[in-house]
Amino acid sequence: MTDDQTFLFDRAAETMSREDIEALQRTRIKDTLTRAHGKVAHYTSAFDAAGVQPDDLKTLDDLRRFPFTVKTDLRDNYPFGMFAEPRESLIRLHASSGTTGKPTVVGYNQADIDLWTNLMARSLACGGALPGDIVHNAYGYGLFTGGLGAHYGAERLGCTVVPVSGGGTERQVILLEDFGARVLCATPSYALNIAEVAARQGVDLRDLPLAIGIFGAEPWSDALRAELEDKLGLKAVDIYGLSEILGPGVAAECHVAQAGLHAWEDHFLFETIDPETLEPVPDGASGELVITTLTKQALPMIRYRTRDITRLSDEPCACGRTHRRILRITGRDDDMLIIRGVNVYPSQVEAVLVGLPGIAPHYQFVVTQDGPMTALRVEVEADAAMDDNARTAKAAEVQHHIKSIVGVTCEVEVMDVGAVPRSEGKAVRVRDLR
Ligand code: DLL
Repeated sequence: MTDDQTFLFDRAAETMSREDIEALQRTRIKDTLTRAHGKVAHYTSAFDAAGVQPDDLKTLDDLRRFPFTVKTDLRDNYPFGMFAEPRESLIRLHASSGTTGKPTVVGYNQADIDLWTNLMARSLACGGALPGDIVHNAYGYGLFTGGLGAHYGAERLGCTVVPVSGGGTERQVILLEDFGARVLCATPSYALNIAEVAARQGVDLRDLPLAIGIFGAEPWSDALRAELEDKLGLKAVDIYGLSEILGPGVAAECHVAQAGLHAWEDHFLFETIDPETLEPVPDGASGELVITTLTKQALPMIRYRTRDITRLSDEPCACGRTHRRILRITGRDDDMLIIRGVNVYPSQVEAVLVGLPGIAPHYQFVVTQDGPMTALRVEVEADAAMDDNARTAKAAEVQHHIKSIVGVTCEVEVMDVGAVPRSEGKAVRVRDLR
């Protein structure tokens, strides 16, 4: 591996030996447990109820004795009750809306923003961004962490940021053309929307300097990766994160291998558990990702249950980074549907739909209750005008593919071109009518 293949923003940290990573984690986890227990009433009582104290942690495995933290803990302590630093010392709040009730509020002091900025710079470099690049940042700015997270990271890396945010897609195409960005940051569904609008405007994005797409914030499949690489003429890499832990930049895929996201183990401790039994699952097996922050100050998180389903891999990576990888997030535990006994995530169906002839890569799940049964209708979109006979035949074909690959029986409706709503941020994949 040479420097022209990959630029390591933080070479020493990104290539630490396993022993050094674990030694660092042991020291840092102790500080975090002490800070959380001493400064946040929720943790004081949760640790006491579980009969554990920060001093009980002698090895990393001892972390399993500590209680999990879940999203409702944040909601129950709304808005500032989980903070370990006085509100006056914080310089930023973000919040995620969620579908019901109060938003989840997260806070950062200056040290936290510096950490986030550095980890985003590291993540962008890992994905193939280079100092001097123009970065077109189409993640939403505002309470969502995507826009500002990518913005600060790209500036720290030494890039020229175009803070365009989501929406106004025609103008995005003009700016991509006129400014010549090398890097596009967006959700994968919004990147697809940009490609479609560009084609309508007669702009072939493949002719532009675009070379790297840093796509995340929602589940997506390798099939969609191939489609985006083809339509935008770039290399598409995955980026992961969540507000409760940091924002984007918790883990990032390298452009060298494009084979899962390096999880930044010097700042977070990653576990995977069986969401039913809450027991650990071994590396390589699918489970719910649980994350503990090691260096966050204002909002330390102990064993936070992300609800995201993935696998961890400790296989060495061609890029030279030593941090274990999170393999593609297949979906959120709470997005999983059980249709006639079969577990199904939207991204599994996406992988079937993308690339099918006659079908555009836009889709939505409609979930209904049919007596005791949950029923699924998959709305897909024709890629050109289709008569009724062709539509019926295409629907039967798609239904057959979904049944044979995902194993689930569903109704399929082939809609008109443009009928499935387009995304400007996180795509809404499921309409639950139950
Ligand atoms: O989505 C942070 C982010 C912004 C990540 C920009 C990447 C790029 P939240 O709004 O709190 O934060 O949503 C976090 O989004 O628990 C996952 O369910 C999902 N998610 C994030 N990245 C990915 C990804 C941001 N690469 C929730 N693949 C997480 C699949 C993802 N799901």
